Amino acid sequence: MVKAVVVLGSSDSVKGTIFFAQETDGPTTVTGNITGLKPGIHGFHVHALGDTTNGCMSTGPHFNPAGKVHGAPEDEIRHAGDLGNITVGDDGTANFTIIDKQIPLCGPNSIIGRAVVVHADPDDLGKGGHELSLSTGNAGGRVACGIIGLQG
Ligand SMILES: *[C@@H]1O[C@H](CO)[C@@H](O)[C@H](O)[C@H]1NC(C)=O
Ligand SMILES: *[C@@H]1O[C@H](CO)[C@@H](O)[C@H](O)[C@H]1NC(C)=O
Ligand SMILES: *[C@H]1O[C@H](CO)[C@@H](O)[C@H](O)[C@H]1NC(C)=O
Ligand SMILES: [Cu+2]
Ligand SMILES: [Zn+2]
Repeated sequence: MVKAVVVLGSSDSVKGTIFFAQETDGPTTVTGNITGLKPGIHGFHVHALGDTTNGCMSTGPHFNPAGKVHGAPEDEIRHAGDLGNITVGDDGTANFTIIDKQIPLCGPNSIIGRAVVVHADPDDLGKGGHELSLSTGNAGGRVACGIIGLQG
């Protein structure tokens, strides 16, 4: 079992912890609790870089080792980092579990050292017809992020 954790740290108001766990060659289970977000639907991705020198802006594009276009988590054609979106309740909190096969914690496509980003707007999952749909899901600004680090 490999485990990793993200502490969302780039925002004064948004707080949260996101845990990752993977058994050998199995899917990765992502569980998270976040507070301080605007109620509604927010794009949620793994971005390529664990670089927060310029806040969430320096985390690069969606993690995309296979060179595909943006999509939904259940799509064949998607970025590995496309985890869809999370739903925030009226109290500004989100509690979620995501199980995904394209975000391993070891091997050449490991997401360790990369970043998780929560967006201001919903991810249209590549289907919105906007010029940004096939690159970012048109999910708007980056409201919170954190670096994916190994956990013991
Ligand atoms: C998330 O869990 C916390 C603690 O159990 C709870 O207070 C909160 O209402 C939950 N949020 C949602 C959207 O279910
Ligand atoms: C985190 O979310 C889980 C549900 O996924 C909930 O049971 C738990 O109470 C939440 N914890 C906090 C601190 O909000
Ligand atoms: C948000 O993403 C989730 C997870 O992929 C998906 O079930 C849901 O349909 C999406 N919602 C919208 C409004 O795109
Ligand atoms: Cu993103
Ligand atoms: Zn994407």
